[in-house]
Parts: sequence; structure tokens; C-alpha cells
Amino acid sequence: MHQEVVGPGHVIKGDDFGELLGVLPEPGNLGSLVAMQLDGDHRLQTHPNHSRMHIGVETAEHPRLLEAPDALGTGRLGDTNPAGNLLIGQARILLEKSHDGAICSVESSDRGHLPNTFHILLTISAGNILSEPGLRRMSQIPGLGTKGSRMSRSWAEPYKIKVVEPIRMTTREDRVAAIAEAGYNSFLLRSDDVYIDLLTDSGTSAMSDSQWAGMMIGDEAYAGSKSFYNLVDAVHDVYGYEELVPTHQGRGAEHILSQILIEDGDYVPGNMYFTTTRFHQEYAGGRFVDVIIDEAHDPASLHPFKGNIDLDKLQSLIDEVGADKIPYISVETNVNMAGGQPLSMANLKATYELCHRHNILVMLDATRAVENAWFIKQREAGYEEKSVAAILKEICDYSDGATVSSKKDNLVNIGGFLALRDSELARQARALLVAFEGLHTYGGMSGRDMEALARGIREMVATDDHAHARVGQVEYLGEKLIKAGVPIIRPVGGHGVFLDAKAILPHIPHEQFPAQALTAALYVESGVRGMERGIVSAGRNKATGDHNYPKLELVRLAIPRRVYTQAHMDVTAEAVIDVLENRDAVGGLRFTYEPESLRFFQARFEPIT
Ligand code: P70
Repeated sequence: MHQEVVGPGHVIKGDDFGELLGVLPEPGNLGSLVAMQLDGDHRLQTHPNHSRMHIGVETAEHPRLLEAPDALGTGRLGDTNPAGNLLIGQARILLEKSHDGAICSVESSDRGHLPNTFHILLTISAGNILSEPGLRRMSQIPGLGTKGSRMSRSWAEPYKIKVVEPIRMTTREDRVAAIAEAGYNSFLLRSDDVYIDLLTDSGTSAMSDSQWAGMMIGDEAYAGSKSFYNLVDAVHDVYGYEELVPTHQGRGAEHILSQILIEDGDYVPGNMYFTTTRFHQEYAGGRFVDVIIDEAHDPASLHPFKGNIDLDKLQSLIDEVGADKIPYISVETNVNMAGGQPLSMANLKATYELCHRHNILVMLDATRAVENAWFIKQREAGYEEKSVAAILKEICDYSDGATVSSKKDNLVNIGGFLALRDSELARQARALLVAFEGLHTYGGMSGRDMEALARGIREMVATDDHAHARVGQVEYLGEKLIKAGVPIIRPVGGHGVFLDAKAILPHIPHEQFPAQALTAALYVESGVRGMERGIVSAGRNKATGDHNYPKLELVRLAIPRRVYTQAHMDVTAEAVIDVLENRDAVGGLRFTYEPESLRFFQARFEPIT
């Protein structure tokens, strides 16, 4: 088997199905290349150093393939190459019949970095690939999709629906009035006026029958609740932490952690800010320093782990301010503001080692760690056979504690916790807890909340099916939009699809809030509610008084867990595509009311006419 690097437009002739397929520049990294080969067993393989490739296949003559690109072309190539390392690329393989075989063009979707489509000629008889027997043959390729079935069948949600909540479709007229009433801020809409609510995946999950049953037997004792001890056991078994400090939600845990660890003038590095997390760090006298890799700020970068810490940036901060001014690093799993992007186990481990050499603690924001674990399983070599549960535990092994908003991964509507290893730190946390949240055996939660939470924590990793379906549904929406040419953050994130508002509405200047305007337009078009994640969320620079101008100007369509079906995703995709087609009709906004802090929650706007 030979390998050859090809450039744009280059054509390779192979002798056999087993010959070279082609060599792709690695998305997100101009410097290196990834080879894809078909070996003699008709398995797709990637270069040993790059084991992940995301592929779509379609032909003009076989529109069936268009309907089900997953069935033929989307898959996890790493299964065929356990020795391989990590890479995810987003590329499409387009097959076309030609006189002596099939033209296979490998098209990178990363137009920012990668060259045009280039063609690779495969000398496979057209019948083999494009006819029915060929389809079966391709679908037997191991490692593409989920063990055997994903290639030939669609997947479905791993649950059935026992209780339903009706939702109401409104008229455009209703929605025009509702958004004006809400000051063009989706946070200020009434949920009654919303058809498909993708404002957040926080506290919006559907609980299971077991969780609802748990609500009935929650122990409401003020002190020493049985449900609290069930929660302690669940957190210990699933995350591995010994000390549990329950809070009313994630920001309660962030508050306590910041207060016990941060002193005036300290620095707290983190992989991109999160609004409430940074607020509490600053409130405690600290200064947040972003040490995420640069790719995280680039919507077009296809880096597989855009949530990674840039170790050089971290080292520079240590050199500059001294380790004694850095009480801990705040490491967010599946970074929300970067578009739901994971960090790799290798990066987390290296971060942990660097920090521990300098006596800096590693505190996770493990709010979406399950989704991060799923991506590690998909993208990082050596993890493809491990369960999400085992990967999650290993993530936590490289930390000294975690804050968690249980309203996400943990499948409950309210709750959160701070988990620690060190009992002295836990003691200090509990001393504050009783003043700010509640007694140390309930924090801010009721007994029934804790019971449902304990069950949710076990459920989220009981099998990998949940994580697969959860992230899979997000990916389903993302792929539909990509296919329609909608600019979104790539790779598709774990908890939602992030529309690139600057690219969709290039005619709206940044200070006229393109993402806010796009969110409002999408609502008026369809009743779908998203959330601005751009300049409004970024707030103002305290020193200059000017807006902070974030590189990412996004509309987040966050998908609640176990709530909507694929059909809701279809409707959402159609609505976004309609807005894109009528983008010229969308204009900018200006403030009519601007709150001093966390302004995105309550700000009001009006259209600039
Ligand atoms: C969202 C929610 C909450 C959150 C989070 C991460 C990574 C901590 C928290 C806080 C809700 C939200 C919060 C502020 C602005 C917009 C939306 N994220 N860490 O929708 O947890 O809400 O329980 O206090 O994502 O992303 P909590």
C-alpha cells in the first residue's frame, strides 16, 4: 500500500479497492496531513496518527444516499485503527460514476483553512459502490457507525414517551407583537409564546419514570436526609469525589469555591470564561485569564478539542504573576461559550501535571462532563472501547474538585454541587454553605430534588446510549444546517448548535448586535427561541466602558435533554434556513435599557430603522 500526498485538483489512480484513497490536509491544522486508505478488507482506515474522520457521501444519481448520509459515509474510522491517534475532520466524500470507476472527491468543509475539492479516482467498478450490493458491501465496513446497525438503519431515542406537554404554535402576527413586548430579548419572552424552546439545555431536561418515583420518596428531613446520603453515594460512585457540598444550582457552588480559594489580587486561569463563573471569581477579588487554545475563538477551525488549555499560555501566566497568585485553574468540560467543545484527556492530564508541579489546584466545571466524555470516546485514541462512565471517572481523576450545575448532564430541573477531595477545604466550604445556601445536608435543594438528582447522576452514565442519543440529536440538527450551507460553529458541539451570526448577517455592524437580531428574527420566523452568545453577553470593559468585542458572535440553539424529537429538529433547521434566505430583511438593534451586569438577561432593545 503506498501513500501519496495530493493537492487540490490532483487525481490519483488506485488499482484496487485496497489502494490509496487520498491524503487530506488536516482540518484546523495547516501543517499536517491525514491519510485515508481502504485496506484489503474494505475497511476504511486513517493514518495511524489520525484516527478520526467524519464523512458524508452522496451522489447525484443516488439521492437515497443524500437522505441517509450516515448510512454510507458518516462514521468513526478510528475503530478500524485502534493504534491510531486522534483527529476529527469534517470532510465530505462525493462519489460519482465515471467511465472506468467512480470519482471520489474529498471535500473539506473547512473553507477557511483547506483548499478546494480535490478528486481521487478509484478504480472500483461502479456497480460495487453505487448499486445495491455495493451499498451492502460498504455497510459492512466495521467501525462506521454503531456496531453494525448504524450503517443500515437510523437510530432512535433510547426511551419512549410516557407523559406529554402540549406546545402551541403561534401566528407570525403574535410573534411580532411578543418580541416587541420582550424588548427583542429572547430571555424576556413568555414561554407560552414559544413553540420550540432552545433557549437553554439548563433545567429543561425530561426526567425519567425512576426519577419521578424518586421524587415521591425524597426525604425532607431538615438534617441528615436519606436522600442527601443517596446523593453523596451517587457523586462518589460516578464522579469519584469523597466530599460533597450540595448547592441550589451551579452558581451557588461557584460562589462558595471562589470565596474559599480566591484572595484579592489573585489570578484564575480558565479555558474561556463562563458568565457566572467569572462573575464569582471577580466578586471574590480575582482576575480571570483566558488560557484556552486560539482555535476555540475561530468558528471555522475543525480542531477536535477546541476546549483544550493552551499550556504555553498557562505557563506564561505562571511565569508572569507567580504560582502563589494562582489558587486554582478553572477547567470547563465541554466549553459552553466555545460552542460546546470538549477538551482531550491528554490535555487535561498535562494541565493537571503542570499545575501540580506548581501547587495550583485543578477545579473542573464538570457541568457537561458527560458530553465531553462522549467526545473523548469518539475522538481520542485509546478510549474507543471505554464506557462513558469510565471516561468520566478518569476526567475527574485529573482534578482536585468540581463545581457542577446539575441542571444539565445530571438530568434534573434544579440543583448543583461542589465536590472536593480535600476534607479541610470541604470543611471551609460547609462553613459558608450554611450562611449562603442551607444546611450541609441539603444546600439549596429539597429532599426530593436530591433524590431525583442522585438517580439522574446514575442514569446519565448507566449505558452509553444516553450520551450517544443526546449528542447525536445535536449533531443531527447541526448536520442538516451544514448541508444547507448555514454557517455554524464546527465541529458541532455537545449541547447545542451555534449559529455564526457575523457570517449570517455581515451587513449588521458588531455594535448593532447581530446575534441578538438573529435570535429575534428566528423567533419571529418560527417560534423557535435561541439565545444570544456574543457582544451582549460579553458585557462592557470595566476600564474603558466600551463593549467587549468577542470574536465569536453566536446564536445558541441549545437542545434540552430527552425533550424534543428529531421532527422538532427538522422544523428548527427549516426555520433557520428560511431566515438565512431572507437575511437582508434583518436589521440591527440598539439598547433601550442596559443593565449594569449580566446584561444579556434583562436588556431591552429596539430595531434601528
Ligand atoms: C446555560 C446555563 C449555566 C452554567 C454553565 C456552566 C458551564 C456554570 C453554569 C451555571 C444557564 C445560563 C447561565 C448564565 C447565562 C446564561 C445561561 N448555564 N457553568 O444556559 O449554572 O445556571 O446552575 O447556576 O453552562 O448555559 P447554574
